[in-house]
Amino acid sequence: MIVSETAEKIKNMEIRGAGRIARAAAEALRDHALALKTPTYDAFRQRMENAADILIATRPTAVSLPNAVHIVMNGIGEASTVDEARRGIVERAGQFTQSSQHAVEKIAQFGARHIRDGDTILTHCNSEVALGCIIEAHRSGKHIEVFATEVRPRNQGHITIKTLSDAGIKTNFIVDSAVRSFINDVDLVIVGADAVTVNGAVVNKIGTSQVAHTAAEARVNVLVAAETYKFAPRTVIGELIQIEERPGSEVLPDEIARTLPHVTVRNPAFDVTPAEFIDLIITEQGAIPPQMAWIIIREYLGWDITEFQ
Ligand code: RI2
Repeated sequence: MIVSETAEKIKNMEIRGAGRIARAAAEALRDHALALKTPTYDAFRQRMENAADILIATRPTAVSLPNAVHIVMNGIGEASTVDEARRGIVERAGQFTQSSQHAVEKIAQFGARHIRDGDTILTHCNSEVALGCIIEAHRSGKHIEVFATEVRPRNQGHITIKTLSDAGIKTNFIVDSAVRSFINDVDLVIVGADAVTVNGAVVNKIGTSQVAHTAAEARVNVLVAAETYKFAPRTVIGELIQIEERPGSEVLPDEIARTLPHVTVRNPAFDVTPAEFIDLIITEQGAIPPQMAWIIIREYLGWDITEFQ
C-alpha cells in the first residue's frame, strides 16, 4: 500500500489499534522503499524521511507508531547507496512486523496464566493483545466469561464481541456507563495500551481510567497487555503524551450540533490511568509492575538518552 493510502486509513481509523497501526506503518515504509525510483541516496533518504513524517502525523497518541517508524528508519543514515538504504529498510520492517506478531503471541501466553478457571473478565475497547490473553485462556480449556463495553463513540466494542463470539466465549455486552453496576461480578480487568509512560501510567481508550478506578474500589485486579514498543521513550526527557481529540461529529451529528450554538462537543480519544490503578503490565518480556516502565524503555527499546539531546 502506498504511504498516503496507509496514512489516510490510519487517520480515519480504517486501520486502528496501536499494534496494527505500527505494523501498517512499517509495511508502508517497506513498500515505499521498494517503489521509490530515485537515483541518489540523498533524494532517497529525503523521500523516506518525508514518508515517515506523514505516517507519524496521522494519529498523535499511540506511541507504537513513532516507535515502529523509528525502528524501521534507524540506520538509514549509515547507508551510502540507495540499494543499501533500501535493503536496510526492507529488512528492519520485516523484523519489526515479525517481532510484533511474536510479541502478541507471547503476551497471550503470559496473560492467559493470570486467568483462572471460572473467571469473569472485563475488557474495554478492542485490544488485539488483551483479547489474545482471553482467547488463549479459553483455548487452554478454562471456563471463562467476559464483560465487554460498547466503547463510545467509535463502538470498538462491536469488534470485540464479534471476536469473542467467534471464539465461542460467553460474553456480556454492556454500555460504558454500566461498568460499575457489574464490577462485583468481575474477577479481572484486562485492557490494552496505546502508550505507557516512564512513570508507569497507561494511556488507553477513553474510559479506561474510569474502569480502572472502579476496579480499584472493588478490589479487582487490572492487567494491561502491552508490547514493549508501546512504551514511550520520550517521556524520559519530560515529553507528555498528546491525547488525540477527534471530531465532535463522532459523538453528536453535525446537524444536531448546528442547532445548539452554546454546546461544544469534546471528544478525547484516550485517557491516562495512573500506575497506582494498574497491578501488572504484561509485555512479551514478561509481566512487570507499572513502576518498572523505565527498565523496559532502557533495556528493550534500546534507545540511549543522548539520542534525544
Ligand atoms: P492493540 C486502540 O486505540 C485502543 O485504545 C486499544 O486499547 C489500543 O489501541 C491497543 O490496541 P484505537 O486505535 O494494539 O481504537 O492492543 O483508537 O490492538
